[in-house]
Amino acid sequence: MSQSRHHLSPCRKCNARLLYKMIFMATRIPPTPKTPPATKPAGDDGDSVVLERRPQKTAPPQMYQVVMLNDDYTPMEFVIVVIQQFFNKDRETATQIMLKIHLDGRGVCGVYSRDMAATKVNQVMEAAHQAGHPLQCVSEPVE
Ligand code: TYC
Repeated sequence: MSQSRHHLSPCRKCNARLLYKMIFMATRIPPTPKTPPATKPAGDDGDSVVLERRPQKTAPPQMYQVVMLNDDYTPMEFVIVVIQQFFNKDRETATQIMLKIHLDGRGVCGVYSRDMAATKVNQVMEAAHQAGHPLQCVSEPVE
């Protein structure tokens, strides 16, 4: 009788180890997840997507237009050649720009960075001075 009871019940030693293991598993602190679980903002039903527009960090550089001015003495042909040479325009476009300046008093020959615009102005003024013409040219920021 005592023999069979001994066989059915687990031994005291095994029972104690099992109990310790159960207590350990029940009380141990779970490992912290690497990424915190996503939390929804209050009022978010999960169906909507909010795209935030980040403010642009760098403004585009200010551009400058090179404006040529009319006068009564510089020959039309000289103006056309200057526009072709320094503003890389074909003859027809250069002629149209020259005529616009002649009629309106001024006209835009090109738009550039500040340094390039200043260079163009110097090139035109130098060429006009060398040829003995009073042609004037300025650069101004584009609105
Ligand atoms: N008005 C000049 C003439 O009749 C021609 C001219 C055109 C001069 C454009 C300057 O920027 C200019 N000869």
